[in-house]
Amino acid sequence: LNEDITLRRKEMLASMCDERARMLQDQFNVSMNHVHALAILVSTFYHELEPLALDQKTFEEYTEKTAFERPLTSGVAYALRVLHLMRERFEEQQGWTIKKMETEDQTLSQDLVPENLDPSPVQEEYAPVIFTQKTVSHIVSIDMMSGKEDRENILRARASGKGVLTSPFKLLKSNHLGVVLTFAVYNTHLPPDATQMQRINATVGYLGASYDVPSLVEKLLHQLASKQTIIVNVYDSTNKSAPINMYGKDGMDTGLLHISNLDFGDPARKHEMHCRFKEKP
Ligand code: WA2
Repeated sequence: LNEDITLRRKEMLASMCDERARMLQDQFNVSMNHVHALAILVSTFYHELEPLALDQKTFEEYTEKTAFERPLTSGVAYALRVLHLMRERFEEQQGWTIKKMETEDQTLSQDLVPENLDPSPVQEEYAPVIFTQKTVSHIVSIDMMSGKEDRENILRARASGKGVLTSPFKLLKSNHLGVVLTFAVYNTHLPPDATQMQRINATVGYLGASYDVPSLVEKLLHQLASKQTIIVNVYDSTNKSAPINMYGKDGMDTGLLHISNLDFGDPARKHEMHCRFKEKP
């Protein structure tokens, strides 16, 4: 009889965990597809039309009205690829200078508003944000290539043509770990078998979405009436020996554990959901 109960508990935990993992994965996938569609929209209306048919006001309105299509995201933004020889003209047109992304101790000492940031030092190329959803307006004019995680994402996105994810890191103006999803925007219709070099050369910008993981997973789990029953943790387990806790208190150790796989669509990153019962039987 005892064995029976243990087995039942095991199955119950597994099905609850798999259900939550699938919900999170599906919502992530839905928003990823919509961010991809946004990258195509920018390519169509900003880069293919003359005169330019997209500006900050239109981008802001459209992204606010379609925010429901991107569950789990805290905001979307578009950064333009600017080569150094174009910098002066670009800054003149925009009426602002390209800014360097803050380090953490700078963030503590002053308000994060673009006016308080230092201009970006000379680089071969930059990725200044020109359009944002209102929720992330604080990143306008910041060179996304000056942040380690954002830079790696940009380079991987444009060489691959796929949506790519960062490891978890502390997003600007947020107290939690989050991730950024990036799609490159190209100026020509690339064949599906385009080489990395062709892709890099055709790149004109980067459409990105930020995910504040803890608050968004919390919101998702809240919709299910199970918070009393199980404890959920989400990990970036790309590095098997050093998983990064993205949601939930770490170091919980109360018996039965079930691990459900999470697929967020970037084969270079691995994620897992860990579930436990809150109380021992
Ligand atoms: N978006 C919002 N908050 C952030 C952030 C970011 N990146 N990086 C650090 N905090 C415009 O990949 C291009 C968005 C980057 C896209």
